[in-house]
Formats: sequence, C-alpha cells, structure tokens
Amino acid sequence: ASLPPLIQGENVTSDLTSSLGSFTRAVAGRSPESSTPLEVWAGLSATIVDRIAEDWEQSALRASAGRQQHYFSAEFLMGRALLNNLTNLNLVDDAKKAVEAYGQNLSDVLEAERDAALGNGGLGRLAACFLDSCATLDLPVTGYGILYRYGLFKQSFENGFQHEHPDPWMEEGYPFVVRREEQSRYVKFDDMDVRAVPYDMPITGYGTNNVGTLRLWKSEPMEEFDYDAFNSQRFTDAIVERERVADLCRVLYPNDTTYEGKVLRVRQQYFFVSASLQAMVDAYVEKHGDDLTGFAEYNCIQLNDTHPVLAIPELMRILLDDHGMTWEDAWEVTTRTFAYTNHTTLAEALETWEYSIFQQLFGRVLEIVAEIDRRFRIDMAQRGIADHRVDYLAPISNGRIHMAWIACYASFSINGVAAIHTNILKKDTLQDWYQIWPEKFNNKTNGVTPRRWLNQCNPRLARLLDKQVGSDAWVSDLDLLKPLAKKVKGKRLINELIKVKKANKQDFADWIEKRQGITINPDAAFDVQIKRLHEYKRQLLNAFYVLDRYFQIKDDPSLDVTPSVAIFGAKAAPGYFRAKAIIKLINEIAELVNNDPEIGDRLKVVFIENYNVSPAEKVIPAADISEQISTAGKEASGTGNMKFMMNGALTLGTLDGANVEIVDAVGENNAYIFGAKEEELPELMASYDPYATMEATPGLTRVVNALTDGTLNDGGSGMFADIRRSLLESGPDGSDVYYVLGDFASYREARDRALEDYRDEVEWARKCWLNICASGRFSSDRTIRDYANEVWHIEPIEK
Ligand code: 26W
Repeated sequence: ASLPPLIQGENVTSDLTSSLGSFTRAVAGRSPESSTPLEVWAGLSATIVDRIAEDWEQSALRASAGRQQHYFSAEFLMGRALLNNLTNLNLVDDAKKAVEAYGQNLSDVLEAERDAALGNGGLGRLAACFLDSCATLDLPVTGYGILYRYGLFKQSFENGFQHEHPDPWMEEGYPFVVRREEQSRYVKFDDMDVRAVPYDMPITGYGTNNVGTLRLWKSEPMEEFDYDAFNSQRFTDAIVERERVADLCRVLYPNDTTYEGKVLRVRQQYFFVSASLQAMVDAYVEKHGDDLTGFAEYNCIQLNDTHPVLAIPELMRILLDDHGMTWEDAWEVTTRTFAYTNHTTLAEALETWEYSIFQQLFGRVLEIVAEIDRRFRIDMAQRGIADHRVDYLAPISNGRIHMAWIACYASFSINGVAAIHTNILKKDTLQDWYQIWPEKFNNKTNGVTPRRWLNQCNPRLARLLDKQVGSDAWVSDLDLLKPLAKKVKGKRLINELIKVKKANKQDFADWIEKRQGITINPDAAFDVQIKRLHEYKRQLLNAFYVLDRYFQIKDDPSLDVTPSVAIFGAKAAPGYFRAKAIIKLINEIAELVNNDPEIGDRLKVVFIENYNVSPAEKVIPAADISEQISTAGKEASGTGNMKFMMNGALTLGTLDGANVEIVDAVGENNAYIFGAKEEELPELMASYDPYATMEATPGLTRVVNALTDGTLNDGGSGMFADIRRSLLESGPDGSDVYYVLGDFASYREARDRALEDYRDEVEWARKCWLNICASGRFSSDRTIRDYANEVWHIEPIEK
C-alpha cells in the first residue's frame, strides 16, 4: 500500500513549493528560478531531510528501546538518494510540480546528483540494498561505515585505455548527511589520537514512516587548536599532523577481491569499528548500567566480510580495559555478538595483516589477538585437533594475523551469499571450521531492493505491474508477482511488455548517444555485461564471442544474424594490469567492429564509460540478455543477475553463484545455461590443454591470434600479448586458469541460440515475463527477513 501523504492534495504541493524556494535560496543564495539544477537538487534534498527529521528522530528512539542490529561494512555503494527518498515518501509528483513552479525540470534536477560511490561493487551495493530493506521492514538496524572524502575513482577512456580520476563526491555539499558533533568519539592509535565524528544519513523505507540510519565516520584532529604547538616553531608540524589525521578517511581503496596490506587501510578499518563500538557500548551503559554481561541480548553485529573484523578484539578491549570484565565474561559477550558473512572464495582476497603492522598501530589490540590465539590453541588441543591443522587455523601464524580465522572463531554465525557458495565454504574454503562447528554455518542468498531496481529505474514496467497486481503492493512484497506467471499466454499483456522494453531501449539508445556519441539500433538485441573487470568474471569470453562473430560476417558479408549490441560496463582496479588490458581490448574491438561499414547494424559494441550505480539504472531496464558468465565456483553470488531478471532480461550464464537459484526459480527453458560445472572443473583442469582446445574449436585460433597478428592494436603496451600468454603459456600465470578457451564452444552455442530465439518477439517476451514473475525470492526483503529471523533475532519495531 502506498504511503498517505503527510498533508493531503494541493497543500502538499504548495507546501513543498514554498519550502523548496526557501531551502534553495538558503543553499544557492539566489532564487530557484535562476539556480542551476545542482542547486535546486541541493534545495530539494534539504527540503526532504527537513520533512523526515521528526520521523527519523522517533524511529531512532523506538529502535533503541529493544534489541538492535548493527551492520558493519567498509563499503556502502549508495548511488543517488533524492529520487529514492521522493519515491519512498510518495512525493515524486509533488516535487515535479514544485520544481516546475520555478521553471525547472525534475529530471534535470535528479540527473544533477552525484553518486555516493562509497563502495567497489557487489559487496558495497549489497549493503545499500540491505539498508533499504531494513527500513522498509521496520527493522531496528543501523549501518556503520566510513565517510570517504573520495569515492571510487572516476573512469575515463583515453585512446581506449582506462584512466582514473578522483571523485570528490561531496565537495559541493551533500544534504543527505547530518554531522552529529556531540556523538564524536576518540580513537587511539599508538602513534596518533583521532577524533571520530559521525555523519548520519537517513534511510527511508517504502510505505512506512520508519527511518533508519547509516552512520559514516569522519576522522578529525583531536583538538581544534593545539595551542602549544601552534604558538611555537612547531606550527607547521601541527598543521601537517592535522592533515595526517584527515588522511585516514580520504579515499576508498579501489580493490575488489585483491588484497593489499596497506597500513592506511587497516587504520581505516580500526577507526570505524572502534568508534562504532564505543557508541554502541555507551548507549548500552546509558540504558542498562555498566554491567555489560547482557550486551549481546540487546546488540548483534553483522560483519560484512573481514574488513570490520578488528571489531572482535576491539570489543574485547573495551570490555576488559574500559569496563573491567574478566576475559571469560568478555569472550562470552563477544562470541554472542558477532556474525560473519563471507563474500568470496578467491584466495587472493583473504585479508591477513603483518604482525609488525599491528605492533606499530595498536599494541594493546595485538596483545588481545595474541591471547585469543593462545586460548584458541589450547581449545583446539583439547578437542584433539592435530597440531598442523591448529597452526593453519590459528589467528596468528607465520608472522601474520588472519582476519577470516578470527571471524570464524569468534562469530556465532558464518554465512555464504548463495547456496552453491555456502556449500563451497563448507567443503573447501572453511572446511576445518565446518568440521568443528557445523552449527555455525548457514546460507543467506543475496537479494536486491525492488524499490531502486525495479520501481524507480523502470517506471514503465512498474506501472504495468501495478495494473496486473491491482496496486503497488508488489513494491514491498515481490512474491505478489508469482501468481502473475499464469498470465503468460495473454496476448495483450505480452504486447504491453514488448512495448515497455522497446521504450526503455529507445531511452537507453538516446542516453548513450548523448553521453558518448554512439548510435545504436534499438531493435537489436541488447546483450549486457556490467560488473567489475576481473579475469574470473570472463569479460574476455564475451569479447572473444564478439570478435568471432565479426570474423564470421567478414567471411560471409551476407550472413543473416540477429542484430545485437554487446554492451559492457566495468572498472578495473588501478593496479590490475591484465584487467586494464581487457578494457583496452574491448575498446579496440569496438573500434574495429563499429567502424566497419560491412558490419552495419548486425553488430555493435558499446563500452559504458565510468560505469556506476546510476548508469546501471539506465541500462538494466533496457537489457535483453544478461551476461553472467563467471568460471563456475568463482562468483560467490552476483547481484546484477537478479536486477536483470527483475527487469525482464534473460540470463546467459554458467551454473555459478545465484545463477543456480535463478534457473531453479524460472526453469531451464527460460534461461541460457552453458559451460563446465563447478564439480566438473577439477577433473577438466587436471588434463586441460588450452592450446589443443583452441585448435580444436573452429574459429577460436583466429580470435586468439587477432590479439597479436596486427588485427588489434594495443598501442605498443604489450597488453594483448600478455592476455594471449595468460591463456596459452604454461606456468602459474598462464594455462587459462579461468577456462576461457575451454568454455568458448559451449558459450558460443548458447549465445547463438539466445540470439536466434530473440527473433520470435512474442515467445521471447513470454520468457521475460516468467523471469519477472519468478524474481520474488531475489528481493533483499526476503534476504533480510531470513537474517532477522535466523541470525539477528530481531523484530519489527512497534509504532
Ligand atoms: C581486501 C580486498 C577485497 C575487497 C573486496 C576483498 C574482497 C572484497 C569483496 C568481498 C569482493 C566482493 O564484492 N564480493 C562480491 O560480493 C557480492 C555480494 O555478496 C557477491 O554478489 C559477489 O559474487 C562477490 O564477488
């Protein structure tokens, strides 16, 4: 059901119009009529914060009355906030009128907003979807993270190469965070003391006046003026010291899955978990007195991967040192407080820190980790676990601190993010832990919020669903789409769906033309792969298909193929050479294919520059084919796959991550599955000869050779030869470890088949409809309900 407006009808509009006027004048210092869209955005955003302030305050009060959940994450990939809030408050139409009253246009205003890109990819966006669901479900959940001054770098292509640029996302002001000076805390390192100031962001829910909170911490110097230092020759030193402190939160590390043992990063991690725990403990003491033995009855903390795992020894430190608890009591509280989510099985992502870094930064925390380690070893010996296994699993071994092992030991719950991923954790990555504590393990398949990823980004489909359901109730109960599957034979309905998709594709074509100057045919099949660039995600496999099809058309210029547009969006970690090579390669293929008049509309390649949350909102509603083609066993879950499904794109994918559950939900006939399975790969890899496979696969040698025979130009960087080596050469850095050549034939067959099927417009649209209707279980509302009931043990707050 939709939210009743605070004041009915015309009053809302006139009220909003006048406050928009006031707030815009306040931020811009001129009338809204002569303000820029960005200034009107700031004015309208401030208007919204003003409107929700009272509900926010009340919600926080109600939440603090009972058991609360705390979501610790180094990343929150929020994207834009204004439209999300307008939609939740049922104010979109009124805002449109208010903005128009000043001669401005709402869509320009919304487009002026910058993405809050405080995350790299899947893990950060998941955290953002979770907050949305928690607010919508009235759950007492608070998010805690870092207010990075620079979000994920902005990407540009220069000559086809990726370049990175800073993203000072809030430098022009950001109305959706409120500084809570009085809630500041001190965080002590051995070599510096820092003031942590929280900036709180309100998280509105759909159809509720409950407002949750995302608390982002900013580091500042302890004292505004260190008079001693400033009044002496040490003046400049004092200034430099101030900057060193501010440096702590300056930038989000742009690595996704590859671990780097940077001191600044561990500082960031300790900084935000220490400040968050202090705030939680203080709140507890204020309510219940300073006996903290009951802390875990009122508080639970979900650790989003290992990045916040320092919270475990830090809570021990607070309980031991600041509250005089015994080790046994403190450990009891700690082990009942934490739950840990693993997001990847890739070995290179496991965070381990050098012992010496802990020594240098926080000796006391290291002492506590050492004591956890000592007791762990005794505990294991008593359980009869062999010494070599104990050493492998211990918090400290080989001069390093193993964050995942601390998480597994101290947490009462350990979960993976899709069924297949949790099984891999049990049988492989975390098998020793599973043998000792099977009861800790559980699966929580990821989900995405249908508010942002359907209702907001795809209004045409949303209104069609409203008509079919009879209301907008599906927006907060996506399972309501399930019974609509039986309407799949309805001709009128399917024709409407076709019209919706066509209009969305036209919108995307217009958008990309305006943004990047590329013209695409909206009648072609839009085949989309958008995600971080990583070898395991196999954008290379996709690129090889495109190249192969190009050669086929060159061989036979009259070849009758379904016209398609291969659309990519991806950032590579700045230090990930091979990922950058693949970006350059795709851009070179685009050059070759798009400028060949013989190819025409039959094949086009589009690389969306600076892919982020907002571009995703443009392309997903326009997609026909969803590329989910990771090497089986490597993608923990994927969440883009779910967004595409919800918007009626068909999955072309491997049996990996949540793809397995997507096919399960929609049926094999409504998805295109290919490639080696996870359980088959060990045997296949044992006898795999990539060179022989290449030669035995028609057309593949020509594709691989194009890397180095002059067809494609890597600007003398040697990048393309490196890609070729990674596939064909033996040795640790070669041998095609992601099985690109091995899966090529099967991939080509499946993609060809999908494109062939695409020609039957009605049959295709029926499959799309069935995907939409079956997407209910991939709503993050379902995921969050499962966490709330099975792990967090929290209830919706009473209103
Ligand atoms: C320390 C370097 C580092 C940085 C980020 C290591 C690991 C990460 C993340 C765990 C990577 C990540 O985002 N994983 C993705 O999490 C999504 C949400 O659960 C899943 O859908 C993706 O499959 C998984 O790759």
